[in-house]
Amino acid sequence: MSEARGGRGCGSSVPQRAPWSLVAAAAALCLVAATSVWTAGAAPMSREERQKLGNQVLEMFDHAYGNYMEHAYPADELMPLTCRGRVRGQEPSRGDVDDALGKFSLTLIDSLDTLVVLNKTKEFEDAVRKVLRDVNLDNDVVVSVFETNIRVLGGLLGGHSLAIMLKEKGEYMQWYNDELLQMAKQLGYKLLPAFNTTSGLPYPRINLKFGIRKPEARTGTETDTCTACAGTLILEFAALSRFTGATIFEEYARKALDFLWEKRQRSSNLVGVTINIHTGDWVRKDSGVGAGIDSYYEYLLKAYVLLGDDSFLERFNTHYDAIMRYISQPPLLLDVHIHKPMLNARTWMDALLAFFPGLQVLKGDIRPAIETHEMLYQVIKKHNFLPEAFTTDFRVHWAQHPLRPEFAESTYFLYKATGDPYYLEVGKTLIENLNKYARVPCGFAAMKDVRTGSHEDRMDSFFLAEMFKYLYLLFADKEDIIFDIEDYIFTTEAHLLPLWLSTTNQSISKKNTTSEYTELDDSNFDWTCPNTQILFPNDPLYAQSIREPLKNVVDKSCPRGIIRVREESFRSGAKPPLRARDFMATNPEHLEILKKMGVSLIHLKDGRVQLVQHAIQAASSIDAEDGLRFMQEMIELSSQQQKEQQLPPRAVQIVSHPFFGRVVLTAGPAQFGLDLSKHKETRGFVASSKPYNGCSELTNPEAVMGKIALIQRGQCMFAEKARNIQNAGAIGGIVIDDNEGSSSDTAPLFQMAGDGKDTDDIKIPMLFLFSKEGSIILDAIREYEEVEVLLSDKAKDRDPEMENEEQPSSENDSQNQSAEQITSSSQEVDLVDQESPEESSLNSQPESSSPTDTDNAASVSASEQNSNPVENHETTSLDGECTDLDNQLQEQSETEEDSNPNVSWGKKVQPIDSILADWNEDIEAFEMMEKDEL
Ligand code: DMJ
Repeated sequence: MSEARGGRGCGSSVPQRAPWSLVAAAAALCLVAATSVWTAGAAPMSREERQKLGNQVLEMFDHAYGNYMEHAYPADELMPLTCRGRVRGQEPSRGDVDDALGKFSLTLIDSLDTLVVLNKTKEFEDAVRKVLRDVNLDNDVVVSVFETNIRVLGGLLGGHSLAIMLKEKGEYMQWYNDELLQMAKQLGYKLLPAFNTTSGLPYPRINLKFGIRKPEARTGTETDTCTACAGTLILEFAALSRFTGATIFEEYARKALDFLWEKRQRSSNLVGVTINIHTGDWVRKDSGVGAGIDSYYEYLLKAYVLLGDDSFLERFNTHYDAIMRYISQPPLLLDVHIHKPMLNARTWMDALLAFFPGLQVLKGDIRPAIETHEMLYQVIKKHNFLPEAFTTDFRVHWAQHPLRPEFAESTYFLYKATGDPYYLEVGKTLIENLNKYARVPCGFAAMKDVRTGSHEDRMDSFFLAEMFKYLYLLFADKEDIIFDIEDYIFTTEAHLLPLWLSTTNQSISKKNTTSEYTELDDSNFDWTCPNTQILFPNDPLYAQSIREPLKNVVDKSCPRGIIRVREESFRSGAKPPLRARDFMATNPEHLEILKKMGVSLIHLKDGRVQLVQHAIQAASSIDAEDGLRFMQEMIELSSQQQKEQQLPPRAVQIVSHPFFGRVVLTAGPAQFGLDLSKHKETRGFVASSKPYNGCSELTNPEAVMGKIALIQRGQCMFAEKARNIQNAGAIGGIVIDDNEGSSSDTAPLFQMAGDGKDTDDIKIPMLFLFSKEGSIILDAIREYEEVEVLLSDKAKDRDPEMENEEQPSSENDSQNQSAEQITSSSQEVDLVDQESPEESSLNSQPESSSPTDTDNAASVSASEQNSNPVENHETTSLDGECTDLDNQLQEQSETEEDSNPNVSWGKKVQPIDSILADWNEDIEAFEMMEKDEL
């Protein structure tokens, strides 16, 4: 069977090997066979230019790696803006993303095999010595099992694989005696306790020193993990088993995969994003190919390639069929619900799915790979980088970009499969953009916002592990690399594992396979090996013709969501169902359709309308399903809009005694005055202006001179207030909402608009605080008289000097935490009504009333005044231009007159006394702790 499979599609180019090896090599060779076929389409790139670009990649790598080694090593990662190492615990916590950091020189380990691919053998030898000398894998740190596996275990194994290759060549690494492998084994054993669950799915985190169970471990209480987290272990664990002969690793990884397979949703054959590691219940039932699931699919196919185990390919093919049936909506890949896979679960895509065209190439399904890749490239051309998430009409949903390599990975694989020089041009653009927008003097910095080009002080280790490998290999000829890359498979972190592992220590390979798959369905293999001789026999413009219609998909056509319309509707010639984005509450035809779908419109007293669906009242089951989808889309639209209305907030940080920077209030920016995102922060004592509304010349200029003036919202334009306090000598202003009880926790922030005239004369920074945040400052003034604040775009570190004068050091985490809790609890409000007709017109419902549950009535609320929140979008796209999010935000920004009388708020404001009382308790507790430690 294996031999027959190996021979199909690309068997002719497969060298003679043992059957298992043949399987592995066959799949890997799917990529090789395709090169150098392309003769038309994009102009070929000369060898000189490819070499030039390859050298540019080497120089960029030197810049990234050199700065890491010089300024950050032995820390886990480089902080390229402040040019220092990121040491966990010494920087403010970033949440889950920090779980990759285990104080084990992550970037160095993740870079090991990149050094060899880039022909830096000498540097590789030095790096291996450093790892062996400096890296400790026994730190008391809680790390992510997934990240530690793909980056550290994978990095050590990739390093080992290439170290033994070099040793065998006889020049470098002659001293090497499997030391990296021994470290990998040590780490493997450290990860094993995570698998101590009844399901066999691993806990998401583990303490490297104390494991899971010990009280010191500070982990082991989690109940959920992501599918990719549990399903992305097999390559590294099997390689570890096969390299060492210790079978336990491969067994554990197989067991986890077996469990996930058993838990797939049986009618759709899809898996959800998150699963309960104890019960095996799906916690998140949405399903896509991006974040949370991505590498689970990748590892099924690659496990087949590396291990030659049929069951992995069967599973992959079953999932792939489901993906192409439900999730793939070319060129889009849209999440759906596992139980109702015809229902889209989102109207946006995340950047991680950019790896998928590469995987499709390995699978041999080139056409959709070309389509999705081209769509992604158009998004990149618009924003220079792929935003972390973008909508179906290619607007930014999450604006960050942490220099992810997935798109470069797919570009490389597509070039290998098609030989089309177009993909070299794509690679060139990636290089140019990295140098132009992400390169900083001390490395490459992640983008905080692709729209503004602002940076984040972060250079993730995967940038060195993956990006440089794929970019270098894209332009390299076979002779530019000192070994044959085709003898290896790339892990999800682009670490290289040798294909010969398929024939080594394979005793466990069949132990846990499911018995369902003794016979293979041969039709699955029709797709397995792309053969360019068949793909492009008479049409050398094949790939170009697939790309061409997608060229303008982002810039010109502005499609509002290329969302699947049910095939049946097309087939029967029926009208496509009403989309939420098209709905207008004033259109009688739409109301009729709503009725048919079992959706009723309820007019609320406050002017809003509420949509409620009772599936049972629908005219037919198809109408009921349309209704469910309509409601789901409404909810999606609503949350998308709410998100879009939110702006990057500014910060008002109280820095004087006894706050010392621990209280950070979320503030809205102004469209005029000093832009705090571009300039240094402004620091000063606060003073209330008289009159408090700031609408006329101040009567107390001496009080606000050189200070930050507090002014109340209302009665005149924001700009007028700013001018009045500036004339009185204020160095900044804080406008406090007059709408009692309002808070940034519950109301979307907005920019304070100008007055329609030229506001260049306003030089001071102005920020807006909702009433709850403002009252914290006002209470502090009452209590302490002198209150100093810092106005900035981002909270600064607390002021340890001042703090030390008055109280013990508070580096302690628990105290930091309690300070944070206090800040947030002080902003808690009882929200009576979340909406005003002028603001976002739709509300998403809580999960419990999700319209995906047919038994329950589903409801969303809408404002009648603006019942079609995306009408504007349609109008602008009619003009042939996309509405930029920034423009939309500008349009949405409020003016002073837009006060909001319809919002009624609760009044549960925590008084300043109680905040301080809480703090005092914390400080006392901390003092006790310090004494104990001493
Ligand atoms: C990498 O660490 C791996 O590729 C992982 O599978 C998900 N993506 C990151 C980089 O974006």
